[in-house]
Amino acid sequence: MPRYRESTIGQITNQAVAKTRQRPKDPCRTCDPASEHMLTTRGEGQLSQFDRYLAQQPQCSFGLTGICCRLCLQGPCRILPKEPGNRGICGARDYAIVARNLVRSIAGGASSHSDHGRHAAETLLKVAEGKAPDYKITDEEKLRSVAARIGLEVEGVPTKELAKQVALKALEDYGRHTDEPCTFLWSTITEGRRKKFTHCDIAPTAIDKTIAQLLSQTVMGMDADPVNIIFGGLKTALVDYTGMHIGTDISDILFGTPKPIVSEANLGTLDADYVNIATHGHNPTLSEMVVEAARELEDEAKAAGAKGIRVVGICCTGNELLMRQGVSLAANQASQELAIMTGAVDAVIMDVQCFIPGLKALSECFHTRLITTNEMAKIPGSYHFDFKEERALEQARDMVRLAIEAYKNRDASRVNIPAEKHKVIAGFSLETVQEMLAAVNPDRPIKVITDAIEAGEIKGLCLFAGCNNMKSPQDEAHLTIAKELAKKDVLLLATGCSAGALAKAGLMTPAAVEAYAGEGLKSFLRRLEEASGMEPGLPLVWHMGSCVDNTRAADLLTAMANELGVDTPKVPFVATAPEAMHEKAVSIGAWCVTMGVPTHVGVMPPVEGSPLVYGIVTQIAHDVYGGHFILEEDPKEGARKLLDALEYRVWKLRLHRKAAEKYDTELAASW
Ligand code: NFS
Ligand code: SF4
Repeated sequence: MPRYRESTIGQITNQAVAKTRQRPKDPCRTCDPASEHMLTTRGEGQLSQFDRYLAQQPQCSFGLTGICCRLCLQGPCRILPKEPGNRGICGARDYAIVARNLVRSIAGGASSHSDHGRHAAETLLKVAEGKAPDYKITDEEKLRSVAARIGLEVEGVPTKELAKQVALKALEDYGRHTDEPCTFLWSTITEGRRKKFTHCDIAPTAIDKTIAQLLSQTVMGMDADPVNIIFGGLKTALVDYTGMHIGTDISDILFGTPKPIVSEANLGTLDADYVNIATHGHNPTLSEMVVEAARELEDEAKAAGAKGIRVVGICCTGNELLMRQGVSLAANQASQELAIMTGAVDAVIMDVQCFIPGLKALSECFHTRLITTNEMAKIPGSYHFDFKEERALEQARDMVRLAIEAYKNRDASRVNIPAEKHKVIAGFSLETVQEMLAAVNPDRPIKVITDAIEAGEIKGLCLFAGCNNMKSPQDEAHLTIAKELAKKDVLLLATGCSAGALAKAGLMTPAAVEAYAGEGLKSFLRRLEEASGMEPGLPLVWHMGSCVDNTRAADLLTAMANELGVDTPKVPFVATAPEAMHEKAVSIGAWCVTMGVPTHVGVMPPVEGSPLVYGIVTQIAHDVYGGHFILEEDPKEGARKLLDALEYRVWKLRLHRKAAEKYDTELAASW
């Protein structure tokens, strides 16, 4: 089988170590004008991750390249150039150490996402059993379509009963003791992927077991075979996918499937006249209640002297609320502390993940109250609520009241809100996308996209995902790659903090289509806009939601594969995490690769210490799964490589089609 070889892929260029040796001097490393404003006008002593990143330079080259092992108490062991130091004390080789470290971060990511999904499923169960009176089944149609997809009998089953069955079926995916693969994975992928995962023995049967087994596989004195370790990691990445899919499906059932919605993004959405509450984290279960409580308590805010209450979002909770409630997105990961520096945030209400402990020290410079709400995520010195779905709204009201109280202590003379904000059109769930496409082709909506690719109007799709990372200037790589690809007629999807970056910069507007899209992409979007009557126009980048919502994009990939009659590795679909940071980004990237997607990562993960592991993730993965990692820190180069991967796929698809027609055979399955 001929292998796709990009000449520079697979060659280690020691990018991570080179970067730390550059040692930047200026903390103001951002291309977001709002962040720049905060970093250049802030008061003395108001430190943030921008400053702490500089203090950590240069970072350790053993850690950066993945050849530091701390798995047992004999360590840390580092891989040194010469014998016998070129192995750990136990004899572990560089490849075993790098592979173990890498897959353990997949386990971290998968546990975060699957916990999120579990929480959603448990909430749905409580709603079905009448134990969480503040919640309801908002989207019955979604409930029925998910139920049908996972093989439940839908006809005539009452809503609450069906909700209970869906919740139990989801929870079964966490602790199954039989050999059936996880339902929420198996019911959402192509036949080709099912065969591939079975053949490679990476089809997970239970989420919790798979994560626990990966930890067991990688303790001292267990697996030393890098390929086996990585396959264990990929199996775990698939449970990450499973947990994410559960999270998205059930959040839609409980809170509604997103529809096109107009809002705004960036720190300029804070308003000095209002009580400002920033919701932060990931899980909409709490933040949806905060929005409701804030609407209820407007009068109390007015009595305190404010014009009302503004709820804004940070990170993925922000994306969840933006998609469903039109709440403004104030910040992505890197500017979370900068929101507090405005002096206008009265409370930050957090649920789980991605809120950094650095928020605390900064909040002490102001009147801002930090409120944590999850038993697993506390910050010393913050207010803490033991959040329970059974008393959700009552607790959310108490949190909002804390913010109103804090507002009374706000020092107006210290309020410094940057003007920067942009309009955002969000809400591109798969259902929204399908509905739009159906305006052009009601019978086969997805064919509108695949036809445009086959006709050469667009080059394919690129999913933007992942975080900010202090190793690169905030948002720069997201914006550079998006603009480069738009110019070359690539249709752009986005989630997570990448979506935040693109939204803050105004790329989720129709005006951005004019400014950045190539002619083909422009005509594709215009055609769709006219046919669907999309008001107020289609944006350049389609916001698909939070990080867990990456499964919405994966579902689109699956739908495209089914429409084309091929497996996913043949679909012109790529992904990029230009500023990946979190372990969750590693696990998402890993399942993207197993789903057959060329996946660019713009910040070097710690794999350069082992040429073998580097080769597996950038080359061999492609042979086995059809997807591979493109590890490239230069955003322009990254964009070029992504475009290459798309063009290669379109070329090959055409070639195979022609051959199949000419010889009247089946379409070749190879990639
Ligand atoms: Ni994803 Fe979303 Fe942001 Fe990264 Fe964190 S908020 S879950 S992990 S930093 S994109
Ligand atoms: Fe060192 Fe081996 Fe222990 Fe790792 S597991 S710290 S390489 S002795």
